[in-house]
Amino acid sequence: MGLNCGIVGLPNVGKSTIFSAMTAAPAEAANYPFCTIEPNVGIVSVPDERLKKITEIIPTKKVIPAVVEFVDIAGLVEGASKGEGLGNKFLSHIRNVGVIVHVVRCFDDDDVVHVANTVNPASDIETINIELALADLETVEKRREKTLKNLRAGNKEAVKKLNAVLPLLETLSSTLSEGKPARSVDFTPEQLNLIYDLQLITLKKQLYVCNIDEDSIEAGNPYVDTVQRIAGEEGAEVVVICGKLESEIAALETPEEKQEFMEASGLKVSGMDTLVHAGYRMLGLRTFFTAGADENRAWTFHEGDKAPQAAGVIHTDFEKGFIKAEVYHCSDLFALGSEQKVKESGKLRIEGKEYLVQDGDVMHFRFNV
Ligand SMILES: Nc1nc2c(ncn2[C@@H]2O[C@H](COP(=O)(O)OP(=O)(O)O)[C@@H](O)[C@H]2O)c(=O)[nH]1
Ligand SMILES: [Mg+2]
Repeated sequence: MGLNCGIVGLPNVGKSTIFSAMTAAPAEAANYPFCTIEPNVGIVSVPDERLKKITEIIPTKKVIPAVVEFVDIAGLVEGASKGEGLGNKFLSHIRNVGVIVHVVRCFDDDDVVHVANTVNPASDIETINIELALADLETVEKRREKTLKNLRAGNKEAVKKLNAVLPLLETLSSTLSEGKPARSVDFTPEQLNLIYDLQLITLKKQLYVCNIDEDSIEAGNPYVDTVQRIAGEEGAEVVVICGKLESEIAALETPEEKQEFMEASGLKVSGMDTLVHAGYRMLGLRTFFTAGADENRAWTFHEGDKAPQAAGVIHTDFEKGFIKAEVYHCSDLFALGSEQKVKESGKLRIEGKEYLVQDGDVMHFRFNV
């Protein structure tokens, strides 16, 4: 499964507005410039206050943030699962992403056409979720037919495996037929393994993004309440963003200008930052740091990685020749004020191959090749 976030939603809800705001080069990330792989694929810096604080304590030449990929997936309309709009092309894109970012229009604007003529988050969400469920239903049905055929022809070993999968396909089939997502079924990890290769869209984690108007920043609006209620029922997260405003902020040059503009518009935290963070975490991505005179850098590892794997993110040699890691947590650095004090107070540890890396660790690897 891809380690990226796919932005979906009905046409004209603000997907591309949000995507371009997100992928505008942030000033502080000059060393890891945003790059567009394809017009709709962007590498986004993950904003991290901790990296700034580390650099206040450990001065350095270069500061490099972690990054995460977002994809602007156009073409999801009612009937997409039956080939409407971009149909199957869009579906193949969405199958490859790790997390679905579902943008919902929560702003009124007579100049921006709504595909169903009226702004109605509940019905918009339903339209999208049903298309995704129908697309998965087709995948499941195809697999079920194939499985039944193979059962008739199969040898003993194959039949045993197919018999384990078949009831899962049947459960999925009836769930999806009701328009419910595959993730609403309580599968065990073993069962999930058996259906993993289907790449079901509705098995992916989903995050809702309310795209609001500037006027709603402080007061909120009833559309957002609706999305929050629906997300609550599904146990999904919600991020509220003013896409239009964020794209204006993104166009500004310096962090100071951005800050000033945000304050003037009553925006306390950037919804974009919150969104990038949420996507990163939902992908199971975590951050460790390296710090020194040449470079302070945030590196991405996967939740549950051990020290050698984390070292391998920097260089494969670091993983192959891993000896040990010197580790402390950035919160100790912030509390004590210097690396020297971290050492003196015994907060710097030597960890071996079995060490489970923690989000926020500052690491130094010893290796030989
Ligand atoms: N009023 C208002 N218009 C917006 C907002 N976000 C996007 N738009 C406008 O809505 C139109 C469609 O936006 P776009 O990002 O292309 O939507 P997409 O089809 O989902 O990619 C554009 O004209 C945007 O300027 C918003 O928060 N408020
Ligand atoms: Mg678009």
